[in-house]
Amino acid sequence: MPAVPATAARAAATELRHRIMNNHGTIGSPSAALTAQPDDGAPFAFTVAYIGIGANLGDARGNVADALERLQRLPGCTLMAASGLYRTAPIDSSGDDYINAVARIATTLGAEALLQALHGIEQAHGRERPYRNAPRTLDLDLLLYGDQQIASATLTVPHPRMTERAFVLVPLLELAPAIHIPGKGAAQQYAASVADQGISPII
Ligand code: A4P
Ligand code: MG
Repeated sequence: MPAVPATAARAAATELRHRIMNNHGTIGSPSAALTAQPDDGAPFAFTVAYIGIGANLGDARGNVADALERLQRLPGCTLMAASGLYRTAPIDSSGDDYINAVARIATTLGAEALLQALHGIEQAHGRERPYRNAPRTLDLDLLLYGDQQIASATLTVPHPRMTERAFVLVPLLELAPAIHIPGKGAAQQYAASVADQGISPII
């Protein structure tokens, strides 16, 4: 984890903690990528995670915008930043162009609980899974969860195909140009290999 000046980390943690408490009342404390001791002395831990958002059915643009709002309201999560929206050609998929974006959140949820919460947002948009890579009203992928590498029956982090897809890399690098992918190195080094994939920012 990059070094963060102690006072800046304390201020950020205190503000985030207050925001989460104000929004949601309680704080959990699972594994953390960043910990700090807020001014009132109570221990507090959160993890910075990146979420890939995609849609190409229905009001895809509206669905992506709504997903960002739902991430902001999700108990135990604070939306820290969102990339712009991008129009992207389907990769290993079919149907209309996709709308894609990436969000950075701070969360007190564990990775599996966060995945379940993301599935809940997908369900709110009537997500159906008729076959793999089918067109979808909304897809939320957990791209990165702190610096953790996870390989369980239900969750693989970093997302295994994220370095092969412009629809992930371009918005991710917009948010975090120097970001490292655990086990794979700098995200930036993969950008050239996806440069032939159709993607354009939505102004
Ligand atoms: N799962 C495991 N790890 C993760 C993770 N890190 N994040 C499991 C999210 N889910 C994860 O996902 C299938 C299962 O993967 C879940 O039950 C979960 O336990 P899903 O959302 O049901 O199906 P999916 O989205 O079709 O699968 P996947 O593997 O996420 O697909 P991809 O590889 O992400 O591809 N083209 C454009 N232009 N834009 C897109 O957004 N998306 C895809 C989906 C293909 N082509 C695209 C786009
Ligand atoms: Mg998915």
